[in-house]
Amino acid sequence: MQQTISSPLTLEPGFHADTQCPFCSVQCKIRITANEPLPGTQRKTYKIEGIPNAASEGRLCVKGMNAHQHVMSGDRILQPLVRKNGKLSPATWEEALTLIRDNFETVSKQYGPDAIGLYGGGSLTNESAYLLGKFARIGLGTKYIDYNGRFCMSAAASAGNKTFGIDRGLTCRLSDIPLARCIILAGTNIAECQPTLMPYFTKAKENGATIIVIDPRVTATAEMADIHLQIRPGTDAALANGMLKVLQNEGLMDQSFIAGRTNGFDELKRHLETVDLDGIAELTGLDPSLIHKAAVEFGKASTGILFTARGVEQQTDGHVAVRNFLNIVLATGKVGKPGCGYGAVTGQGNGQGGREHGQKSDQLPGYRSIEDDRDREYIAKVWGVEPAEIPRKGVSAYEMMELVHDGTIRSLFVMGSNPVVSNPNADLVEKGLQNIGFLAVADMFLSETARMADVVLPVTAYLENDGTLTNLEGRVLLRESTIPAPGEARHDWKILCELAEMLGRKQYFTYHSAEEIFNELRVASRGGVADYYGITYDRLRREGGVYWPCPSTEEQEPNGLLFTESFAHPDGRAIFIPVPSRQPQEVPDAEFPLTLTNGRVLSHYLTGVQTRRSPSLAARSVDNFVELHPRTAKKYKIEEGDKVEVRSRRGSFSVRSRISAQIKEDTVFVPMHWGGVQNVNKATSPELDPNCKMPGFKTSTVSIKPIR
Ligand SMILES: Nc1nc2c(c(=O)[nH]1)N[C@H]1C(S)=C(S)[C@@H](COP(=O)(O)OP(=O)(O)OC[C@H]3O[C@@H](n4cnc5c(=O)[nH]c(N)nc54)[C@H](O)[C@@H]3O)O[C@H]1N2
Ligand SMILES: Nc1nc2c(c(=O)[nH]1)N[C@H]1C(S)=C(S)[C@@H](COP(=O)(O)OP(=O)(O)OC[C@H]3O[C@@H](n4cnc5c(=O)[nH]c(N)nc54)[C@H](O)[C@@H]3O)O[C@H]1N2
Ligand code: SF4
Ligand SMILES: [Mo]
Repeated sequence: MQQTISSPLTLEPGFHADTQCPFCSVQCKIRITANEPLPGTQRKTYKIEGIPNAASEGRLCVKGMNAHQHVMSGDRILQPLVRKNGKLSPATWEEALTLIRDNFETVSKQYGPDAIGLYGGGSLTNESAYLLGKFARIGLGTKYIDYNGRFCMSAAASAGNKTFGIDRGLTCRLSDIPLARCIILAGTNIAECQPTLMPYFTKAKENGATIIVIDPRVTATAEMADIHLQIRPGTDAALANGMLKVLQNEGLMDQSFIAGRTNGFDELKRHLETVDLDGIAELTGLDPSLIHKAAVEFGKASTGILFTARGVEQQTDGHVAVRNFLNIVLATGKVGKPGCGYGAVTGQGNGQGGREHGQKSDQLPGYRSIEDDRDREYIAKVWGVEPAEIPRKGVSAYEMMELVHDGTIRSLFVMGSNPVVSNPNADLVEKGLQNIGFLAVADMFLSETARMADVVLPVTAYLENDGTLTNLEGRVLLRESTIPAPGEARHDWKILCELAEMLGRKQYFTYHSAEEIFNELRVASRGGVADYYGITYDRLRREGGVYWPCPSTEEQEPNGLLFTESFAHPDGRAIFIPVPSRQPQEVPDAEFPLTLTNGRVLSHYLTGVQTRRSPSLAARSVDNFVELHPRTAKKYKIEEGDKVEVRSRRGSFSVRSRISAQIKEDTVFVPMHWGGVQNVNKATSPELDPNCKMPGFKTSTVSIKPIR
């Protein structure tokens, strides 16, 4: 049901609509009903229910329960803003878009199109993400486009591509989890980050599965573990080597699977001869008998699934660390059958789709490569241009920020991200954005980044726009609008079409609806790795969700279990590689004696721009904190709730202490949801993984001291 809304946004009693949570990768379906105000008050109340879909089975977490609140926040930007005399002031769309057009034209003429950068996000729908990639390449002709998913999925995605020949977050279905007899959760805190998936794991446990958690903290996820490996941050690759060695020593490798379906085992075998289990125990800080037990449990189990997330991946060796866990999956033959597989637990709502259709610097739609001539030719034909008109690959998200800082990129357009908070080495990023010639931001709110912009464009929220999103299972879901755009807010894709028209590129951007864009995306992805050709809006309405690859509209829905017969490399075989055990990227010393790691809490989402605008969520977690062990607190004379300065070689931030025995003594943990003086990224390292350009967010060495 559609209904007119105005500012401040409210939904009138009787309003009733089905939608989908805008936050994490589970993409739970939600039903919203607006009730009559409470007797004697004006206060509107809403009834929020989960509605069944294949992933969430009708569950919602606290973020989904309150996801309507930020949409109705009085903080929504409902009119374009442009900087006049140093202040962001209301403007017309004509004024705002003309400023952007004039800047892009001037910069491009004077310095070439590569002086303009585009920066996208994994919250954008497939349609907007696809169009942002197309806009960069043939709207502007710049090679500089990348997105926040670089910080999220790049290590696991590149590892999946190299090992299996394909990157689809889960190689199996969520329904395989209860069938697994052993589950390894490495650097993933499902209980707080994908809470509605927890029942899959509790069901597995009821069925007798052994759960192994690898995390430096006793998280809510670790509480369900049978074996908790409280690892020293940054040493997961070494742990996987230790486990592989045990599997080999105990004769728990699946020799027929290795011989029949993989390449490269001989090199791995030779490498394992050099692995010393005592050395691994020392490096990882783990009891050797626990490593042994974990490996044996996984090796002996008839079925098993291994998951990784950002704890393993956001490291400067994230790519190879994941590949070493994939070595375990392959060596035990636990993939391609029910109850078996690997899962890179995708983060953002459209973290999966966002990485398939061209907002990544080296990528064209359908997971095609921008450096492959056949892929370029195919996409050029779909777009109606010459292959030579499509720029070559650019650089990764943080590297773009370095180019902003050194003046190579003179003009930046951000759509769906808050990079000044979420990039590592945040002080450098902030300096770069302060000095950049021109910054335009499309957002619903004045994020920390939007506040620095020359032009801010108000966009529609998830309740207001149509589009598809691909969840962590690789299932494409349709989210249809339930209310019209408030104020003057416009859809992301519409803004791109309007800008393209003003830049004289209208002929390539003539869409009237998200569905029209999707239909072009289907063709653009056809024959690619992430083939969406067989998926249509009608089909999504009818079937609720469809797994990719889906090459034909005729076929039954693909069943979602990958690699039953062969892997996606040309010879059908998966690839082992030997991975070195290494020290973390930064090793504590006298000046910086502790290891800082970071991550998430249940009630906030990413940089908190949306969840802080939700009173119910904000109230659960008002300020940032540093979690530290009681003995560490004592050593540094820190009491519960003290303000603490945390300093690294890059910079410092200050937050309150939270003392807890749930963390290792040599490690401190700080959530990532706050900007300004509470921003953990002022201290994180910008060193990048050479394979995938993931920053080493999760391990920096720091000093701490109370501020009194
Ligand atoms: N509530 C909430 N949910 C979210 C999000 C959110 O912001 N808030 N964000 C979404 C997004 S975009 C993402 S990417 C996902 C992230 O989901 P996760 O990756 O599960 O989340 P994190 O908290 O970043 O990290 C997971 C765990 O890694 C551990 N860890 C830290 N260092 C290491 C290490 O060196 N090795 C190992 N093995 N573990 C380590 C941390 O203690 C933490 O418990 O969550 C999604 N869901
Ligand atoms: N230290 C540390 N840093 C990290 C991480 C970590 O674990 N530790 N995790 C990294 C990870 S995994 C991620 S995914 C990044 C995320 O970091 P960011 O990219 O900064 O993510 P968000 O905070 O979600 O910012 C999204 C912005 O887009 C807006 N927005 C939401 N939906 C839409 C939309 O549909 N259209 C438009 N135009 N705007 C929209 C929101 O209001 C918000 O301002 O952070 C990374 N940074
Ligand atoms: S945040 Fe994730 S788990 Fe929670 S309701 Fe939204 S989609 Fe579901
Ligand atoms: Mo993420």
